[in-house]
Amino acid sequence: MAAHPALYLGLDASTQGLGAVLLAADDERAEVVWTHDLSYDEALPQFGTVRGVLPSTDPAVVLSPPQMWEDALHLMFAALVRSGLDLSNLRAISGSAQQHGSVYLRADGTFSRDVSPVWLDSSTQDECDAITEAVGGADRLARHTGSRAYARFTGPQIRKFFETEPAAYADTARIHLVSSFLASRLIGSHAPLEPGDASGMNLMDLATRNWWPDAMQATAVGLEGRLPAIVPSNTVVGTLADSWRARYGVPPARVIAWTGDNPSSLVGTGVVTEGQMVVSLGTSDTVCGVMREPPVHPHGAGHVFGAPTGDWMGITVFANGSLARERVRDEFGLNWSQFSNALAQTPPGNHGRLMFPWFVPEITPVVSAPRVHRVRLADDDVAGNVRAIVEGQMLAMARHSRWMGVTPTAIRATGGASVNRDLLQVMADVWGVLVATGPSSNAASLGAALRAWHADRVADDAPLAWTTIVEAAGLEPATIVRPRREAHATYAQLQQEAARDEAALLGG
Ligand code: XUL
Repeated sequence: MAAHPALYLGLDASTQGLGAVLLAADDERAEVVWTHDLSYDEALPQFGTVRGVLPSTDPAVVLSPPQMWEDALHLMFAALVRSGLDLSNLRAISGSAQQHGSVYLRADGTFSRDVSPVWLDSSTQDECDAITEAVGGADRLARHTGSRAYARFTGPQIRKFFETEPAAYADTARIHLVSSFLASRLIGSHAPLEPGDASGMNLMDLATRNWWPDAMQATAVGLEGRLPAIVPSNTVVGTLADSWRARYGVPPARVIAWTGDNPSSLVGTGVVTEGQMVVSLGTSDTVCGVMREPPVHPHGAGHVFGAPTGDWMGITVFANGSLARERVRDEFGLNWSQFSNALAQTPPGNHGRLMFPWFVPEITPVVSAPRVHRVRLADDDVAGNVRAIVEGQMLAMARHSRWMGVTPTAIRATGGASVNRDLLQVMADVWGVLVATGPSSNAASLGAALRAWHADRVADDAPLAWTTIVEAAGLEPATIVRPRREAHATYAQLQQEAARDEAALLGG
């Protein structure tokens, strides 16, 4: 590595906290030189959040205070300076954030709404129905925007705000996503969006990568002037503002468009070419596959988003990810190692016992009121319940991502729970393919740092191919788990039963 390598900062504002990765890079190699994570509940208790969201009496309404995200960014810069690293060669900063959440600002940058609805909010089904009808049906909406109307998507959330708080909507000059809001704070003016995060709004037309007039009209009056522009993902959106430079003594780094955490994680796990797949086991579980062309008729269960490479990604999202695994762990008073032991003690297929673990309202399939179904499974069977939740989740992920038409030769697993080998074994056996873990659980912030590096080189007219970037970062798998033939056959059988049971539970 050169004596003074270029430094790239990648940030990720997730549901529960803010993470950062500092990458040192020269032409041949890149290495992570610093990471830091903070939890909103612990670092900023004055906002009163629990797991990053405000307590609510209605489980469908899930809000967070946007000021908390901005304050967390300051805490992160302070921690970076405290690290004592020489930051004089900090070249570029990028970031990612939980998708879909919206931030409402007046012309002077102050908040016209002091809360932001986030992706866990499921309170806008009426708005989804109204938007779907206004644009001429679910298929037309999905063909244009990449998704049917989803309660957590920004368009339905904006419509609800427009209808229920008209004065505050009138007072709003700009509606940002969490990603473009934080980028805006860094550059000291309104930052644009890029297609990866903008496609999570039910407002962007995939064909033009611009706002779709019919969707804007169906959502709220006067929306056009309130939305940021959409620019390519590798755009330099500005320079770190004077106030940040003066306060933290950092150089005028380029700020690259921020994106959503899922597009960012793709790059952060080294997935940059068509036909690859990532399963992320985080607060939510997600399955993402890279595709050159978006499928023409996206199936109801998934979404098409822009990928940071300029390609497309299919994504299916499960709200009952870690949230649900933690519920089962806590219900039986286990720690993670006991949870793992319980998994190891039970056979693949769990003697036909199944669980549909909808502890919170589920996104895939849509289940609006929380309910947990156990099939042939006793409530007090500890090991049986542990295996049933993991198998239930893995079978659902495989079943509901078939629409992408991506047949991977290997799956990249990331997210906090990907350190659990027993869980990865279930993943490998259900899909029947090899599972390889990423080198880091900070896939989204690492992806942001890699995007900063990539865009900085493009801006310097010395571009590096994405494949070179991920190779230089040494994104070698940390663990490889192989599928077992017999277990895969068991799951193929169980999958049919699970699909039938799910259809029956949802009324056909
Ligand atoms: C994606 C989604 C979640 C959030 C989590 O559609 O809703 O994965 O991005 O941060």
